[in-house]
Amino acid sequence: MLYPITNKYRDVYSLSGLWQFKAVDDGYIPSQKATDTTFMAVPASMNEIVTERAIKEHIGKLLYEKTFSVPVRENRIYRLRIGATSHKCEVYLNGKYIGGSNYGFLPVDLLLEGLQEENRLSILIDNRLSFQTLPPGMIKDGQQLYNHDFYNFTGIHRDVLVYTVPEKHVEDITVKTVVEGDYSQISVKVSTNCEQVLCSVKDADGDIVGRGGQGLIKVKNPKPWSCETPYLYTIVVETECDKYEEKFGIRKIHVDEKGFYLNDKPVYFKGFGMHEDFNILGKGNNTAVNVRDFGLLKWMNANSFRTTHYPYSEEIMNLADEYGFLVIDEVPAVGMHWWDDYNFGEDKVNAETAVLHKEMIKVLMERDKNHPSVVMLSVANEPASHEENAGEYFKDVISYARTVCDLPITLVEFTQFRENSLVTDLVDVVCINRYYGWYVNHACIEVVYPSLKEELTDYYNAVKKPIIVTEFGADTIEGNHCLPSETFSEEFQEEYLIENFKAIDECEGCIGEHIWNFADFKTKEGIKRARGNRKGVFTRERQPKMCAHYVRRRWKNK
Ligand code: GCB
Repeated sequence: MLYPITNKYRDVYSLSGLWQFKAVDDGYIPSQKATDTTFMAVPASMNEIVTERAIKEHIGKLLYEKTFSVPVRENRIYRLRIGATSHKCEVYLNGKYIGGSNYGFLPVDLLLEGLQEENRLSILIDNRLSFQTLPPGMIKDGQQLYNHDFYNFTGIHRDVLVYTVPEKHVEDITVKTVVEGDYSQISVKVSTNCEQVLCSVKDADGDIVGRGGQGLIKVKNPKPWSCETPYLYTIVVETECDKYEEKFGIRKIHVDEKGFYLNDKPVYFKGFGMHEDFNILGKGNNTAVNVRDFGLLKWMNANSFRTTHYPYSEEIMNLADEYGFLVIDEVPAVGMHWWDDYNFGEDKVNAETAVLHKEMIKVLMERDKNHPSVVMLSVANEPASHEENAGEYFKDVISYARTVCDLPITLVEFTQFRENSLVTDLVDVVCINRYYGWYVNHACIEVVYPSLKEELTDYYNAVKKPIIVTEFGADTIEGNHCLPSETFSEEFQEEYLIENFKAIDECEGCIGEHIWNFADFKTKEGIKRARGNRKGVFTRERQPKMCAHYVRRRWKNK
């Protein structure tokens, strides 16, 4: 899946900016230009822009509409690329349905036929969650309920682009690399309806270092991509009438009983679970916020993050390649329960959910396959992996994932007690979220170290797979100081993290620590959430809390 680019053969026109907007009923068809609309920003979530609670919390469909003109050139195919909507969308061009998507967080790419001098693009978004959406949820007594801890932001969250490709064009490029002695073999697969395909590899200075057609290209003395030196090459694919350039890295990944290796060197994961979340913008992609976030990740001496709990924008993935971060790519299978333990009747995660789950894994891998930063796939966060149906469900999903993804695969678990988990055997790296001293024995700082140490040691001895502690954290209100420490104070957050680090440092099989969370973020309203989740090491405005200074010193030497 190639990102739209401009060059001699290709054009891109951005439709991001001001759109018309309103809430609509289920039966609404945009056959006429909408009336009674208000302005809305794209890309952005609508929820923190609007001033009325009824719209902010609207459950159902919303219309986004915009008129546009682009130069219509002959022998060109026009396409529409929406980076992501939340969640489902239906797209209409001049009142005619042209396609849509059953899920958010991934690109929607549609053919635009019959463009006129002036066109009306209407996007209907449906933000309802059910047991057959990802993430799952349910509507009860007029309320949208869901079992995950981030706000169900609604909107067109990434850029909307009209782009052109020549009739004969490069459809897709897959690059894989292997290092043998002094050479790297770059295997290039191009899907195209063109006759002649020439491929060349440019180094970071723009010099050509290898040429060929489809198949193998040799590069002498390759420079590997790593966190310290994120060296990027470019594959240039040229045909008789098209050209596409895609960056890639030469890197090798493997996992064994003891560790995770990048270019045959063991990796220690230092970083965070994050969120696409910012004031007013909600989940809207924003370059300024992205650049600030990567600057802060570097400042922290982090080397990795997990795209908790859904695929992040392509712009973020590009920055991860450039800055040298290891990314655990996650699909939005978060908070999945089979409700064996609850009494919600027949409504539950089922085979239809699994079909969607596999589709999202496939599309995510198609989107991210050439990113050197993407080093592991996470197929879910905290499913109820002890419930009877979980074993069978994830056996199916993970064996499918292995057919479309050659990266190590994980599934992030919260189930207390390893023996109860029905999925640990299926993964390459064990990822666990633990909140001793917070959700378990709240405020008992003394239990954190012994409980985590005991559990990690037991886990590793039993499964002999490397372990990353993918979440641990304490809600902290910036500026709230307390001596001796109490929960929610900056002192407690720092002490709490230190106790976790002590346990992690003493566990043989532990190959990483991801603090929950990088920054404070918005959640649904709840009795445990005063203005969202406050476990950030940074505030929602991206200023450091006290513990940031300790953690950055720790990670400098780790
Ligand atoms: C978790 C979840 C994460 C929550 C976090 C918390 O285990 O994976 O999404 O935000 O706990 O702070 O409760």
